Amino acid sequence: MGSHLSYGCGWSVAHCGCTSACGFESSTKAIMTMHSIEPWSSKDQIIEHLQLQEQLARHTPLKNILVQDGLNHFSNKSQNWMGGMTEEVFKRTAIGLMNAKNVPHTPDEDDQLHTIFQAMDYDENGRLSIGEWAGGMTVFFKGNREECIHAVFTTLDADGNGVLSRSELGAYLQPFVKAMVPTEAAPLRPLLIKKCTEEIFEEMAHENIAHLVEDDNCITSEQMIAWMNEGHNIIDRLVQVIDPLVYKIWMSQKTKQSNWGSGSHHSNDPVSNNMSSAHRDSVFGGGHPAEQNGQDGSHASGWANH
Ligand SMILES: [Ca+2]
Ligand SMILES: [Ca+2]
Repeated sequence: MGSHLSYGCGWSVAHCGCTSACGFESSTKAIMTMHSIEPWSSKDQIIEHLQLQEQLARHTPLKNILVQDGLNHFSNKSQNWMGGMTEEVFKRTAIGLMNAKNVPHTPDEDDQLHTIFQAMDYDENGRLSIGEWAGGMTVFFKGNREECIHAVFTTLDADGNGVLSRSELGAYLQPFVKAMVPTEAAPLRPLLIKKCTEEIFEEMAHENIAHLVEDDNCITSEQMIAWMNEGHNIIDRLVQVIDPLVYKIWMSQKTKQSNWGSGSHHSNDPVSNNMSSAHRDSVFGGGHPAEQNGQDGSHASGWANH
């Protein structure tokens, strides 16, 4: 877990307008050089959380509660959670929900809820942001993919205007991106969160839904569902945005260094020297080991088929 200071630089770059002025790539390149950041596999960073969520989802009594009811219950209590939901509040809210729905639970529920909390706390800061719990909880409740999307959409729609703005979508994507970027690369998190939000927002906003007036500044739940129905899921799309971008920028630095002939000890083939075969596959689409095992984690984005 990186300290606030450790990503201060990237954060200021992402929010001062520099990304549009001097370009995302040059800002990213500058930060990668400054902190000697090398490429990594985004999916490897998050896969344990996703697999743990899958395991827990099979046994929790929460699976007897409809996803919309579950998220509504949490949303209604969320006004007082400044800075995120603590574990104690999460447990109390979940137990209150099960009691309200007459869902039987056992005395050891406390331990299981502790593990569920940890599985959703991607940045391990001991609190659940709205993005963490809205996306995470859909995995544990009952509902098909469309029901999950509608429920999470309603939860993320903080101003209640029926559509998602960039910042509302960004709140959802932020915990995933943070989890996918290792501590060593933490200064890149703000830039990558911004980039991923822009990319995915644009894709969803340009889904053509016949009866809707097109508005590039918001997305509707129908557009989000249409995007998912094209075979996208959030986790894989984030990996597809982050890994090639970081690799491309890192590679261009290496090429520049090698052209300078500055006495660098790096080989001319940095790919084979610095990337595992699994990482190369994940960057270039050769199939991730977890995918080969049928554990692609897509369920844990909350929006796969139940
Ligand atoms: Ca957290
Ligand atoms: Ca909204």
